[in-house]
Amino acid sequence: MKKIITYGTFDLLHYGHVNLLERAKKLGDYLIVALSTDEFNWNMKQKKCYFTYEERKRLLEAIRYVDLVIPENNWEQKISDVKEFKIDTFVMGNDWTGKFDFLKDYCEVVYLPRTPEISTTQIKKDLSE
Ligand code: C2G
Repeated sequence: MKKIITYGTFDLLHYGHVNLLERAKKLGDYLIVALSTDEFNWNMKQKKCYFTYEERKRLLEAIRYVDLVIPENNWEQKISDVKEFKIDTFVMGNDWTGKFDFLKDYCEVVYLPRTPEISTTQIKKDLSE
């Protein structure tokens, strides 16, 4: 079984996220999403989420491509996650290209093109006008 992992906040879940998850799943058989906790988002990513971790987790678990959701508590857990879950491929959108190449010592690293026209930031901006 080929295992895939990806990381993110996935707030205000939208089709750009789903496009990423769909393509990530197609690279293997089992997709784990490491979901940024509220504390990690606020303290380390300066992101204020609309939905809580539990609400974002519930939404992700309803997506057919997602097999398991685990918490992302910090920037440093990726190597141990790859080892613990015996990950074959790490996947991120290409806004992160190069940032996680250190994982190439442990698994395949794939950066996929983002869906350009949509983002949570844009949604919030459009709704505030
Ligand atoms: N994404 C995408 N297209 C979009 C928006 C997002 O492909 N229009 C992808 C991002 O590239 C990322 C994933 O969807 O791979 C989740 O996006 P975010 O929730 O914005 O993730 P981010 O805040 O970048 O967190 O340790 C890594 C971080 O947790 C990544």
